[in-house]
Amino acid sequence: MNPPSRQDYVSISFAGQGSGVYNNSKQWRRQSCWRKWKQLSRLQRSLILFILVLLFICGIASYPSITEHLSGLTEEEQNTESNIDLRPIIPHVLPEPVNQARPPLPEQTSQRKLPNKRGPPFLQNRLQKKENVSNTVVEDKAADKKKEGEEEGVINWRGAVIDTDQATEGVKDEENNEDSLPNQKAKPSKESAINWLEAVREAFRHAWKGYKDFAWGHDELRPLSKSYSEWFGLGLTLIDALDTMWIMGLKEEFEEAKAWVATELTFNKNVDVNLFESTIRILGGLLSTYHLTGDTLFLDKAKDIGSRLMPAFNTPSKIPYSDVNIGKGTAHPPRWTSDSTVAEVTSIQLEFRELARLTQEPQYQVAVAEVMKQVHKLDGKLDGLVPMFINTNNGQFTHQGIYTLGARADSYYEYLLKQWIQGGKKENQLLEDYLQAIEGVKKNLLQKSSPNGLTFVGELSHGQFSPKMDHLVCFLPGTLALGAHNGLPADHMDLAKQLMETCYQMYVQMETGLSPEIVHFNMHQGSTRDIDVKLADRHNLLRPETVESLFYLYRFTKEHKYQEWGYEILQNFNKYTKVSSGGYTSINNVRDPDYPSPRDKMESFFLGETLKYLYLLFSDDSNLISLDQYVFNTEAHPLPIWPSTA
Ligand code: DMJ
Repeated sequence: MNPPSRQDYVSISFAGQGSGVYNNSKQWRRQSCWRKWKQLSRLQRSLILFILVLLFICGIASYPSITEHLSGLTEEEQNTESNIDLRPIIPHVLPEPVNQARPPLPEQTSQRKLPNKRGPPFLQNRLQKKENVSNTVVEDKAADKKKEGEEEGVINWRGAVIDTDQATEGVKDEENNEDSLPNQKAKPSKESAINWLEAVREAFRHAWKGYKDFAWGHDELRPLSKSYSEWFGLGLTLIDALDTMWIMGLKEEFEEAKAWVATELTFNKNVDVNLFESTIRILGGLLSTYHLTGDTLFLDKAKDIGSRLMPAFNTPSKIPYSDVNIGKGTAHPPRWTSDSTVAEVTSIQLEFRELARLTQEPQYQVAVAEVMKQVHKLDGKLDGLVPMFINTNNGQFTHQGIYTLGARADSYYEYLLKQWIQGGKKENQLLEDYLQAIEGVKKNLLQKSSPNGLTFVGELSHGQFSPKMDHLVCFLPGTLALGAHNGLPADHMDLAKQLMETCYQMYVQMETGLSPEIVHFNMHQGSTRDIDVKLADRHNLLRPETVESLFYLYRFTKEHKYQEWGYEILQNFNKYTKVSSGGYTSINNVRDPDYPSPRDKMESFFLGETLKYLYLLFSDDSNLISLDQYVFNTEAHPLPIWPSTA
């Protein structure tokens, strides 16, 4: 059988009526339709009309649900439905599950792709820039797929989200826009200040959830691999976080942590610990928790670890070794040297002095005071600035000629001032050393960047100035402000404000709005931007120093911009370092908002310091850890300023 001709087929589909010559004119088609309609029986016409009316009514009725369905889909789902393009399922943020009970937070502005080539003609802050922000991050991601896995040996960002619960949550979080900055406000309203406090508590809960679920009782959470790492095997994060929970009023979390301290924490372990790190985090954390709670459990534990650390001071010079075996009672320097780090041996004093006061056992204070006495007298300083290493055999500085306010020297300066404050401002030698050092900073390390004249603290190496500044140096604005609050020269406060702006710019100028570990400032005329970052320095470890200083600056000046800057930083931690299944992670690249490349590690100081200082920054209650009653150790554990009768 032959197939029907095309003409036959058409005539059938047009109700099978033969129509003579094919004419494609509109008029012919109108006439033809009308003629055909007239040829139908009344029943046929009624039936067709009925069907048309029915279809029309159904169409009207179903319209809202269709639109609702479409608007209920995430941007990504809608794109999938319409097959628009291929994108990573999850944004760079690893968001948390949506908590329905959470109070509403201010509306979130969209994240933009910041220019690599920003080259600011003048400095603005993020608030001022927000209106000009483009919303291209999601769109840009697909194009940037090549970056995936570019850093060898690192779990890449998308690797981090190959996980169904994260995928679902990511979509929700984008929609809910939970952590947000109110529009362009010079002063946060009371309501937003409360929301900001709640936002930090929420961040803490999220960090704690990760720790609890995957690292409970261990030192540090590895949030991407949902596991943990051990450093000393002493529950470092848990102990570091105790007083933060107390300050934030997270009672339930505090009680479960306290139960662990009571039943599980033991220092009778054959393990090498670093004297400085375990003093500032464990001894400091336990002492401050004891003071805040009055619970002797924490004092007993503090005495235990304090006494176990004492063998570190058994050296020929009385300058302590870096490492102690707290089970065996032996101590030693690192394998490759007999040197200790200057910052480490001079930043354990607040804790041991307090332990001596509480226990009435002077040996703790004697040991750490001896270190200060020796360092005070040593040759090799430059206008009060100290080298980075000290030898445990002969007690002399080594590797002389390099001066920095960053790693290995930083908290020496901080503890000069803070010991003086802790002891009731009587120990003049500490004050003199501090004042001299600040003058030394001004004379040798302080410079301005080009083109915008940011004040920064560089480094000196054998007479050669380097415009390099560690993020660690950002403790300095806060320390300077604390000194000024305690009666030291007013120009310390001026300098504090200038350096605070610089530290903030170290965040603002980065594409993620998070500071790198180290920056280099441009000083030559004709520079187009103030800050450069070397490839190896692009990581962010969730460090606290900038928000720490913001806290001091806000406490003393009540200028709301400092709170706003802190809130921006918190938002960016949430955007780029938050892991949906719990916890936050250090990242490798603050310059790539699409692939910040997570490191899979949440440092204990994120809970101990960063979130605590953010919380205190957003609180307008100056009595919440009054700076006239407490002095914070270098790990943000508040210790009491001694009463004048002591
Ligand atoms: C903390 O352990 C302390 O603040 C220390 O003084 C410096 N390093 C980290 C935080 O960055």
